[in-house]
Amino acid sequence: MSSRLVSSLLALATAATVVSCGSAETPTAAAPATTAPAAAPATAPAAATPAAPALSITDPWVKTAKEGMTAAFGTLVNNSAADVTVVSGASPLSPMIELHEVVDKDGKMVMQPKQGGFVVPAGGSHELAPGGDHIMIMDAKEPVEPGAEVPFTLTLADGGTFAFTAIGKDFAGAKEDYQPGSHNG
Ligand SMILES: [Cu+2]
Repeated sequence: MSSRLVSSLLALATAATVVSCGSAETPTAAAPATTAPAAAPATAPAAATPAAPALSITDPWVKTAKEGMTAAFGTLVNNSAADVTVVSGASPLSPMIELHEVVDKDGKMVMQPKQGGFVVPAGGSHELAPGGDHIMIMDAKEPVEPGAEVPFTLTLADGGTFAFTAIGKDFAGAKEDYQPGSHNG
């Protein structure tokens, strides 16, 4: 290979570099203020957020207790166009969480597991309240103090879950029997 050809190629490459450097410098120096609007298009893909969850809960709370039995309440709201059925519940507060209802047995209000779970109608709500349906905590492992934040996770019939945090609240007026075993002695 002749050294003359090599030097010719180098000369071409050098010329091209000079041209590209010169053309690149012009826009850089021209408009330093044009970089700010670049952030705007980044927000457009946010439309791809996941659909709103079907369930929500209004004013969730859990009855304060030293330990053992207590219950959680609130109004389950169904934001979807299909019924949602809650089939079970869980909480770090206790390994035994049940879905309960209160029924009249021989004039005495007693609670028992609700067959089929809690059905929250499409576009409607299902109230969990003292004296009615409730999330039963059978064996709380630690005290529930006023203002405590107790996490719960509900499992739905379709396999989905719904998590919320209930706030510890004193309540003395519950009519259901929270101590079913205490009447046998
Ligand atoms: Cu109960």
